[in-house]
Amino acid sequence: MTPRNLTRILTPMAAAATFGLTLVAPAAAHVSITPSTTTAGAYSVLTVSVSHGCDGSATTEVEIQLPEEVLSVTPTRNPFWDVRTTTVPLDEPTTDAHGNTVTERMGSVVYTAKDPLPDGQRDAFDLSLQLPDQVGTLTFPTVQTCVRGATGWVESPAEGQSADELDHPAPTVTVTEGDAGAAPADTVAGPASEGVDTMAALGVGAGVLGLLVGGAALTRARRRP
Ligand SMILES: [Cu+2]
Repeated sequence: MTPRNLTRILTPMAAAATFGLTLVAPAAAHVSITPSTTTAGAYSVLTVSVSHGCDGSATTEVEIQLPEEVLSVTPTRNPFWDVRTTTVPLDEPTTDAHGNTVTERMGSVVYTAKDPLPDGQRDAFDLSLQLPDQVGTLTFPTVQTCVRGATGWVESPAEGQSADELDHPAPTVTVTEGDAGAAPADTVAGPASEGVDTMAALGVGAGVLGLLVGGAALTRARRRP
C-alpha cells in the first residue's frame, strides 16, 4: 500500500474520530452530571465530574448544591476527598418515603480534597438518590474552589437561551417519564443505566460511522487498479 493510499484511508477515519470527539467534548469540559437513569421516581446514581481546575489552579473543594425537589442524596466515598453534607430548613414540613415528617432537607454535599486535584486531571463524585416523581429539570449549582480562586458553576439559561451559550452553566439532570410497564420505583433493586446507554450509543454510533467511512475509503482504494 502506498503512502498516498494510506492517507486516503486515514483522513476520513480521522475526520470521523474528530466528529466523535466534538460530540462528547462540550459536556466533559465543564463540571457536569451523568445520571445512571433519568426515569421519574427511579433510584439513580448521579456522577458529578470535574475535568479541570480554576484557570490552571488545582481544585481543593467541590460543593454540590441540591435542588429543592430532592430531599436528600447518599454521597459515595472517594478516597482522595473528605465528604460532608449540610442541611437547610424546609419552607413547609413534608413526609418522606417511610412516612416520617421531615422539617429539613439536605442542602449540599461538600467534597474537600485531602490533596488538591491537579488541573488537567479528572475526578468524579457519585451521589445516590431516588429521583422525584415529577418530570422536569433538576439543577445542581456547584462551586469549585481552587488553591487560587474559585469557579461558580451556577448559571442557568434565560428563556430562549441554550446552556451551551453560558460560560459556567450549572449542571442539570432531566427527569423523564417513567416506563408504564416498568416495576414501581420502590421495587427497583438497583440503578438502571439508560442515561449511560444513551451516551454509549452516541459514542458507538460515532465509532461505527468512523468504521463505515473508513471501510468505504478502503473499498474504494482497493478497487482502484
Ligand atoms: Cu470547562
